[in-house]
Amino acid sequence: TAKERTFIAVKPDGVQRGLVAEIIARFERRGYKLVGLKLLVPSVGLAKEHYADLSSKPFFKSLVEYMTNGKAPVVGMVWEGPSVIKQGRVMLGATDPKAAGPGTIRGDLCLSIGRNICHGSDSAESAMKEISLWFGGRGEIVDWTSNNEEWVVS
Ligand code: DAT
Ligand code: MG
Repeated sequence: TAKERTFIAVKPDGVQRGLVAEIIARFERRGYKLVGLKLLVPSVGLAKEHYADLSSKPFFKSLVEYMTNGKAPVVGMVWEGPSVIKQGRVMLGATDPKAAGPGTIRGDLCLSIGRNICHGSDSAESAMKEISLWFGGRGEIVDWTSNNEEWVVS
């Protein structure tokens, strides 16, 4: 639906490499609406909960370390619009950038699965879980009307 929301993040390598604006711009230009935005170094607890379904993987420890070591923050975002969960994943490209198509964020901007610069929720369930995990405080998500909407969605 038009009100569908997803959690998208720029990981520390994306922030360190100065790709925040590039990633935001792709979602903005597509016509999606930014309803949540924050910069933070996630706690180990937050990162472990975020990646809980991967806790048995051999790379879990290094993944959590990389997300939380504070060498750069994470930019967490909530984007809203038609099919944004599915399309957000399409725009990110394959998990392994070496398999990501041209035109995708990963396919255009990175090379390694351990430094794939961005995150996007993979289902409605994950989106709901991740949005409430990363955004909780009062007013952190803003429900606003874009004056572009009638020119983007009909
Ligand atoms: P995605 O980020 O595309 O949703 P995922 O949820 O399967 O992918 O994995 C989360 C992150 O963990 C991924 O962005 C990078 C890292 N990762 C996944 N598989 C990996 C692997 N085989 N080796 C190293 N890191 C991996
Ligand atoms: Mg995932």
